[in-house]
Amino acid sequence: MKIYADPITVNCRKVLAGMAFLDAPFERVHVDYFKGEHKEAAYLAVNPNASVPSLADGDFVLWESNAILQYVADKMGRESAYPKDLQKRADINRWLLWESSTWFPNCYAFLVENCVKPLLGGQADPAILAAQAEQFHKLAGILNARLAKHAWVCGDAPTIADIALAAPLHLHPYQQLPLSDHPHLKRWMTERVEALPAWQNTYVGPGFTLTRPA
Ligand SMILES: N[C@@H](CCC(=O)N[C@@H](CS)C(=O)NCC(=O)O)C(=O)O
Repeated sequence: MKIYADPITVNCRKVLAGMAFLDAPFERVHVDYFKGEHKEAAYLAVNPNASVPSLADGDFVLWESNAILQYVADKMGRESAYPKDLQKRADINRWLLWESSTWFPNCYAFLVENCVKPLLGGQADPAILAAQAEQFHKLAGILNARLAKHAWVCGDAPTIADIALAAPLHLHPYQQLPLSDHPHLKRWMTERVEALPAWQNTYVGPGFTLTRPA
């Protein structure tokens, strides 16, 4: 399999950590996000959305990071990471859809305001951050309540739902996400997800931001 990705981006980190989590062998094709290589003709032939990541498995091409996680989990026969049981799978699918439609866009706003804008010489907009904080607390509260009951999002063992839901937080100290109001969510991220070798081995490094907050 080939994964077209720039590990600095949320959805690429998700898929690269997911490939490691699923023990899936692959070759990474670097698509430099900040150079805009995802908008060039060669890459548009792979993914007409001009977004990363994408997967190629022979002639089969797949985009949408969560679809890639589902495909690779099934291909690798990793049932504990993506159980076949009807309701367990529906539960995971629900969190994958929630992540893509709701959680990612909200966390991404913090990434743009507190990381990308300063990196490009601009400033965060406090009005955008205030508006997004209200939505963040609503969504984080939903995840926090779930994690009050289970060690991992879908039970006692990590699944692809954990990898997907953690990705939008992957630079949380730089994003300045207000995690402290959500102790179960914070503990899950810092003590469980960040302890996974698959997560640690795909760390993007501090180069993305100017300084790491204390
Ligand atoms: N729903 C897509 C979203 C992919 C996406 O938006 N990727 C971002 C990087 S995290 C991107 O390439 N954006 C294009 C751009 O900013 O020009 C997925 O999950 O794969």
